[in-house]
Amino acid sequence: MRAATRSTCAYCGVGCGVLLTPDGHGGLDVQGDPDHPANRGRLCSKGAALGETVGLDERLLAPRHHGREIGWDAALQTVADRFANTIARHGPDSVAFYVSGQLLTEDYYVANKLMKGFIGSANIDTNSRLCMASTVAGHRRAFGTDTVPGTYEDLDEADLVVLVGSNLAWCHPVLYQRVLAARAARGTSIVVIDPRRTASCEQADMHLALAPGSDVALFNALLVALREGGALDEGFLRHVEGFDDTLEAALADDPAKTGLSAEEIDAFCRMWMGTERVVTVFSQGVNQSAQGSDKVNAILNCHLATGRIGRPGMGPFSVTGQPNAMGGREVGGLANTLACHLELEDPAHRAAVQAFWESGPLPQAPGLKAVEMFRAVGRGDIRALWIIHTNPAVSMPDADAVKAAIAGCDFVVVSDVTGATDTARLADMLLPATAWAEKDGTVTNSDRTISRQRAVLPAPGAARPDWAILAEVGRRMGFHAAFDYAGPAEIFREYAALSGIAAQMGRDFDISGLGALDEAGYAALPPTRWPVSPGRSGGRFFGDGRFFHPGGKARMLPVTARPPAARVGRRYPFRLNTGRIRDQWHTMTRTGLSPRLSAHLAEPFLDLHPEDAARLKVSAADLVRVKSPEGQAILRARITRDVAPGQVFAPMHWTGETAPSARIDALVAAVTDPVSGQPESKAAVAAVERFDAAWYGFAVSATPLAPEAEYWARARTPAGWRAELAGRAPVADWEAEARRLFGLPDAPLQSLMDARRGSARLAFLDGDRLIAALFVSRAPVAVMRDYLVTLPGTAVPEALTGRTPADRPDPGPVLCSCFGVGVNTILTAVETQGLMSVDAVGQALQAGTNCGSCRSEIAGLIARAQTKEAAE
Ligand SMILES: Nc1nc2c(c(=O)[nH]1)N[C@H]1C(S)=C(S)[C@@H](COP(=O)(O)OP(=O)(O)OC[C@H]3O[C@@H](n4cnc5c(=O)[nH]c(N)nc54)[C@H](O)[C@@H]3O)O[C@H]1N2
Ligand SMILES: Nc1nc2c(c(=O)[nH]1)N[C@H]1C(S)=C(S)[C@@H](COP(=O)(O)OP(=O)(O)OC[C@H]3O[C@@H](n4cnc5c(=O)[nH]c(N)nc54)[C@H](O)[C@@H]3O)O[C@H]1N2
Ligand code: SF4
Ligand SMILES: [Mo]
Repeated sequence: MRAATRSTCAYCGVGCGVLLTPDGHGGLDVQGDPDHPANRGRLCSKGAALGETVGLDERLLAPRHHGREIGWDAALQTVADRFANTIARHGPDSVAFYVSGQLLTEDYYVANKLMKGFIGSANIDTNSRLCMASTVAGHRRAFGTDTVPGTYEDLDEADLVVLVGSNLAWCHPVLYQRVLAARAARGTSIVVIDPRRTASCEQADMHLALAPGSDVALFNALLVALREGGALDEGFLRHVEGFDDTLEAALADDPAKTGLSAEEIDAFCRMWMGTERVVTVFSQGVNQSAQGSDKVNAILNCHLATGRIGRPGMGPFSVTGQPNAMGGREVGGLANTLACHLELEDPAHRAAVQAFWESGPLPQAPGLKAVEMFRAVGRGDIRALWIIHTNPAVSMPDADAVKAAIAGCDFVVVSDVTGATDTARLADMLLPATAWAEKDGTVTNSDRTISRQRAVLPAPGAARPDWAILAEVGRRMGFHAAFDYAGPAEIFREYAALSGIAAQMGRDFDISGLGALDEAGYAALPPTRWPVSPGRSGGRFFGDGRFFHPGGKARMLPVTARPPAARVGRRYPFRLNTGRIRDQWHTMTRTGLSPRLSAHLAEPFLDLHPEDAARLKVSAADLVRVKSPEGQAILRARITRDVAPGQVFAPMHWTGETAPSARIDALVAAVTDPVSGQPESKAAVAAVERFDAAWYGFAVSATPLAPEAEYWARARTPAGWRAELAGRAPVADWEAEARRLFGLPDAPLQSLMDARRGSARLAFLDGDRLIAALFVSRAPVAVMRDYLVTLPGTAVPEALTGRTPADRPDPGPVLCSCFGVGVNTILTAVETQGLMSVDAVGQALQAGTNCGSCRSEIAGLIARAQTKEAAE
């Protein structure tokens, strides 16, 4: 075997190092890199399954114009001409780029340079608007720059970790493992602040299920308590402005807005106050709010007031979502920022960048932020749009309107690795990009560590790197010299040089120390935390009390809690929260390719409290219709006390490709934070009712399925595919329907039909091997799914019964993706072998011993089994 190549995981902002070894047949072995400072060899379930996502089945391999394959020359010339003509006729602001925090820094830099420097518009925004914009705004207001003060080591060295609106156990699993290691080593306490009970709560000391959106009131209460408890750091406060006004606003705010009891708030405040080494980790429960920036500042206020910032084991810590969310902030990928943390609205900064780029004048005002951008597309004000590495037809709020806007735009270019996305299907010009394991560049993770991503697989078909596509369009638009790059190393050097200029202008982002890297140096670049300059390398910011506002002080900001923008009422009585599940990444174009990852939660769902379910007459496994003023969805009900009465939760991942009735952003209003422009993705309003289907179906198949029902959801399995189906219109001929669904017009069939009971079981065979099977009934289909999915391709006469043979216990839904261990297997072992700990389960079944992503869920199962025992 070839020696492994070091690279970085394709997914979250933890930025884990991976060791990649191609097998020579298109496959890839993926291991955690023991030498990477972010993960020291660990990987979560998604990282560990990266090898399952590099196949070419769904890849886009050539440019396509209106669905027809064309050559690169024609494709690039058309893009350049259409953009140039639109600009000539309607001005630079009639075009836009919508890009992504998953682009590599070099891609991002080129996109930003082309739009802001050479097209002369600031209409470039990124999906980071939906993700990090509130943090960027909050940091800039408090610190004068968008700087993450601390490092991952702070999580190892903290005595208290507060997770605010962060489901770290599922969304940053390797960081969560670090926190658990600190807990084991030094007894670090964990507090979770989230309206919903999540996997991150399983090992927490305290869970504060605050009212949705009320974080500001809680942190205002904390500030007041810090003052009353004498926990302020008067020395540090000399470096901070705005304390008095901020305290006054905090005193005037009402802790009752949180819906928490006085005891709960008091216990939290005492814990925070009494622990010097406290890290407050925050994420989308904070950012994705119409008050997201204020939430960020409410948290920063408490750290500034106590001087708990920029010293070991303490500080506010915004964890980034996407692998290069941080790099995108550094290159100025947002419509209101400039490269290297320079300010778009500062004439001196603009002049410096213009001189460096040798471009025309830079736009003086911010461009359109994502939500406004798609509105302008819808109005026809933006006539040419280039979407790169993101899927806005699914992930933007008011997604149906966004879909319609894209569909109606004069000229839409989409760069993606697959044509099978909701957005790609709307493109006029579809451009094939090289994917993660095929491209070279850098990414910056949550703690400012820049890591190399390295190509280990050849570019398939005609696919090209995103930076190369952008640079070629730049050249064809007439900007030859500015975009004449030989490769990513050259782009990186230019960027590093610009950062040196930014640093001279007093900015924090400085990687000028890397400006002289030659090709070999770039190739070998180890993980490096910025700043990297002759005077400074890595480390923390702000512990010395020096900030980046004029005058050098930090600013505390008076904030007052406001409820979410959409009001619950008689028509829409539920608060709709949305977020992520453990084993899927966003719109599933990559994790959805992995059967292992698809086994954890194979269907879109709505979490509903038992009291609400009873009132709505919804039983477990029923389908529900969820409506909001913007749109509707059909989802599977999961009845659980994890959500509070009156609140429901749905995942964001399902799409037109995987479950068209479950695109949850169709229900989310496009309301934004007035400061950051970030949408309120977690506080829509909704009505819920039972979806009374006439029939329900479950299908397994060795070949791809083409469902057409009112409700359907499909997922990969090791043996092929599975699907859930339901409809209100009766189906007259199940055989014909099944043949269409599976694309099997002539295969031999075994069937059991019971028209009176409305049930049907159909199995298609190839000799004695099962190809596909469909189970239909009037009630939600009760079959052993986790067994049935293993059958396609095998000889199994009992498939039709839908029951496992007596000697084969049903493993239940997979909890441990790495070793394929099901819930029932774990529960049985816990009960029969008396296993009391996650480690004991690991010893008995291997579950939880590899990536550790499922450990908190296993802990939950053990706790439940113990409560059950105690009650018996
Ligand atoms: N498995 C997986 N991991 C991922 C991703 C993925 O798609 N899948 N995506 C990555 C990306 S891009 C991102 S941005 C991160 C996101 O990581 P997280 O922010 O941790 O994930 P979310 O599930 O979006 O939301 C976090 C929590 O916010 C809570 N919340 C909702 N409203 C409020 C509120 O008003 N106050 C508080 N305090 N909490 C609230 C929700 O209940 C939810 O549990 O994950 C990254 N990691
Ligand atoms: N309701 C709700 N909505 C949300 C959120 C939420 O919590 N709730 N979270 C928001 C957040 S934080 C985020 S970050 C967004 C994420 O939302 P998106 O960015 O829309 O989701 P992804 O699925 O990551 O889209 C990435 C696209 O890039 C393609 N791709 C993969 N590799 C490459 C490549 O190398 N080059 C190119 N050109 N394309 C590639 C993929 O196939 C995919 O189509 O969703 C946001 N939307
Ligand atoms: S925590 Fe998981 S998804 Fe995130 S970078 Fe590490 S391995 Fe990848
Ligand atoms: Mo994100």
